Amino acid sequence: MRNGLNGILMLFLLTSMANCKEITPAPCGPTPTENQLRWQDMEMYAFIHYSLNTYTDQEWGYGNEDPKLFNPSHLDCRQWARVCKQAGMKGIIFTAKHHCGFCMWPSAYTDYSVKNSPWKNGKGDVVRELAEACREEGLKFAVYLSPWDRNHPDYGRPEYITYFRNQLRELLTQYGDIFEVWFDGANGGNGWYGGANETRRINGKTYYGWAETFRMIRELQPNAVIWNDGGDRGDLRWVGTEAGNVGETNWSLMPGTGDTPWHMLHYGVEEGDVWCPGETNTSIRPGWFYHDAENDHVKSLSKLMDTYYKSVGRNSTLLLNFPIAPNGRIHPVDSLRGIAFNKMIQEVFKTDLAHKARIRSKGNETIIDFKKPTSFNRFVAEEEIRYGQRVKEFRLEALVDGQWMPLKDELAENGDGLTTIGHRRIICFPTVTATKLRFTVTDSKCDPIIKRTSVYLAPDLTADIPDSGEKKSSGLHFYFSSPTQLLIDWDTEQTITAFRYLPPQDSRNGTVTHYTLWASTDWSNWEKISSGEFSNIINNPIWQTITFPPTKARVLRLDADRLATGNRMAFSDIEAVKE
Ligand code: FUL
Repeated sequence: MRNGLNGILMLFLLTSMANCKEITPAPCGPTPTENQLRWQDMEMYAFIHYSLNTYTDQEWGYGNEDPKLFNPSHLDCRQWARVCKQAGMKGIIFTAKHHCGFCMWPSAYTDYSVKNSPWKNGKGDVVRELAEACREEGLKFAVYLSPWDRNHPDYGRPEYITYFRNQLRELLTQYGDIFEVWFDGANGGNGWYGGANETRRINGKTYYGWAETFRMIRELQPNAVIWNDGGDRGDLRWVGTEAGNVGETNWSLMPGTGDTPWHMLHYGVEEGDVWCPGETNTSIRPGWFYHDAENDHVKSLSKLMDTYYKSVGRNSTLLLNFPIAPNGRIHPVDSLRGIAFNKMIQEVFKTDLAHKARIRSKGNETIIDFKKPTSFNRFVAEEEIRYGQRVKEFRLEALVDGQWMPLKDELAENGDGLTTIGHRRIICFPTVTATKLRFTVTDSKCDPIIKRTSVYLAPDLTADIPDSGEKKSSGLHFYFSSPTQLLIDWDTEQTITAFRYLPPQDSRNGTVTHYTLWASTDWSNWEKISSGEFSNIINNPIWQTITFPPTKARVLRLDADRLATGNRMAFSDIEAVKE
């Protein structure tokens, strides 16, 4: 989304320069810290849930699960980091300790950790391997440390707080820079608690002594943001649901103290007195941990796009969870889906139609003049939030056949949905063909400072692309990452000698006539294996075989360079021949 400065801001800068004044505007209410600004710019980052639960098919461990269960055959943190990077994630937050209390690093303060597992003979450290993998991939790293600990005998007593802080200190001092610290608010009460097997409820507001813990974080990791769901207000807030959406009205403001009922989490508070933006957390699967039974329920591309619009597109960030499978890797269905998701985002926001348009601003109104009928279905506005969140309401209109037509947010749950902007607001509406687009701020807390506006035509990619498929017979996981690109992922490295394609048998539509075939072992470096034509495929739609010298591949990519008719590739069957 690179594009010119919007008129409203431009006007503001020009006026300021003409007056030779400092161009720093007065803040409007609470403003973000540098940490919060840096965090908001990350937009998308990954959660990784991995613990003993992965081996017991549970979502919440009880605290008495045997550490010997932790023995992955192919644990590969580099694969996690590579997948997350390709999926557009800017960092990873890892469940260093989930509610069961099992530590994924060899903490000096408990035996309930990887050091008593058979994995690497107890010499392994998943937190370290992941922190290093993130650094190698240029991703930021962060930790989830569950305050609720169902294993620890002292949980519920003051001694546990010392234990908790000791563990936090280990995580904050031994693994390099941490961008976020995640304290889950869950406390289901019962647990093993060192064999007591009882219910222990605590007061989340007072028990953990958050003020002291926060002081420690500020001292040890001054650039980290704190997510806290219970007790003292951190730097970020939960959005009140794990379904993957925040309210279309979303203020990055909250009351500094007091209770936070659901609507405050979901919509923020216009008159809030602290800056506390929402982070939208959701999993790519129904559960947070891996379960075999969910392999057919990985979220579809259209669901993920919906999640993107309802999080990043609503002044929030998206924290998207990838569970780790028992073998120690992200499952290929999840990795393909994540990567396709990122490709789709790139595709949607590839060409800013406002870039070549004439943009004029007057007061609170901006007119984008395309000079000729232009089709579009996405509008994006961004406020300069450094000086506060200002816009309360706005209007969008398209000039169609000389008439101004109001546009509304088709994903809105309330009214026309044209409320609040913040860091980034994306409005989705059915494709309209118009010569001009008018954006008017109709109500704001102070003079609006709009940093950018942009306009896009999202291709209707999701309508009839199958979300994924798996040929159970040959174990092929395939995915359409665009209408003309097919990906096949084996997860582990294979040696391939041929690729076979059977075109659609009932119509020519989508038949590939010219192709390029690529192979990759790491998702980033692609080797061209072959390119050419499928001769006579239209008149005789039989199996087509591309043979080549043995080639190592984890992923194969078939680009349809030309189709017989239509604009989406299709097939009746595909096959890859292994050595
Ligand atoms: C919840 C936890 O109880 C889940 O297990 C998961 O970790 C999720 C991110 O937060 O509150």
